[in-house]
Amino acid sequence: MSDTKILVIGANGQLGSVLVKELQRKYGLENIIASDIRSNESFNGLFEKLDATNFDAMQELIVKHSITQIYHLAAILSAKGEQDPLWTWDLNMKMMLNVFEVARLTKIEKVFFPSSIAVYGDAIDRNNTSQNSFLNPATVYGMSKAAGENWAQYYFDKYGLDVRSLRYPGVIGHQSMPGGGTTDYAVDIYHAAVKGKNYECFLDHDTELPMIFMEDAIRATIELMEAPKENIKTRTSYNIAGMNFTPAEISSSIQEYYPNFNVNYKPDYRQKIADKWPKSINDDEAKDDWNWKPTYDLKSMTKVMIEKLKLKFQASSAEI
Ligand code: AKB
Repeated sequence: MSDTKILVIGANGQLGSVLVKELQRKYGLENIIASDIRSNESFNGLFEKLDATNFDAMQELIVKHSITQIYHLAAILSAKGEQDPLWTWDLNMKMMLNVFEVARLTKIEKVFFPSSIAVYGDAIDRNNTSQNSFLNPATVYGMSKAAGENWAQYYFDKYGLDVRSLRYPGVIGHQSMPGGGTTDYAVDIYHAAVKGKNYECFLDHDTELPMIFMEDAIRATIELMEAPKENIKTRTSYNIAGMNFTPAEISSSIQEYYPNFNVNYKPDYRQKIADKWPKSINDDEAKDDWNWKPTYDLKSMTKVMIEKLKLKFQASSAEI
């Protein structure tokens, strides 16, 4: 029997919902405690409702289930965060500090804290942005992630807490929907195409951004968490790259399957956010330290996205 008991915070989210299933598959249904602020009636496995801003509730849950590892995935993302900056800062910082402090007090073995390409701002070279480029985030979300990276380093240096982190690019998957991010268009666009609709894109046609397919993002997360401790040399957060593309390039790849698919470009406030982010990311440190290697490019991702979404929509229309 495994001694590993994992708490996932933010288990209903885009990444959390997929990660939980993979962790259940790897470690056993009974060893994964999924939690979220919203309850989940249809959840298969152990689920606890948790408000991660509540320190005592988090601590009680960890003690109750003898948790050994935490994956903390709850946060307000870049675009939504700009609509209420102070609330976003309070929420993101409170949840993250609760996780680190409860983990320290309850002697948690390992903590996963997600960071983002949003930690970068206009001080960088936007092509192949290196791990140690200057961080001057322009969104509250990015500021909270940059601060979180420093706290991760601090908890490691001061208390030996084994915090591990990735700077995610935009994550694209067929299993779940993102919410409140600047890269969300790259999921929405596939849904529109498969439903036979055209798409109105909130970023301009030539806005290149780093992205990653869900399968690669989940694999990277678990590989990082399972890597030997001595291999983890970056204690702020690792850059990881998957692929880079513009809205025009993703729509061309969709047009291979749907030649009449059309995109209308109507940039909104999210354009300004994207314009300060890297166009591509250098992930040499992740490759060197724990053998990170992405497997999907735009072409292979589009094939899977379209196949899977078609099946999903066929199944849901058959149910009606
Ligand atoms: C967002 O767009 O805010 C996120 C991210 C890149 O962290 N997907």
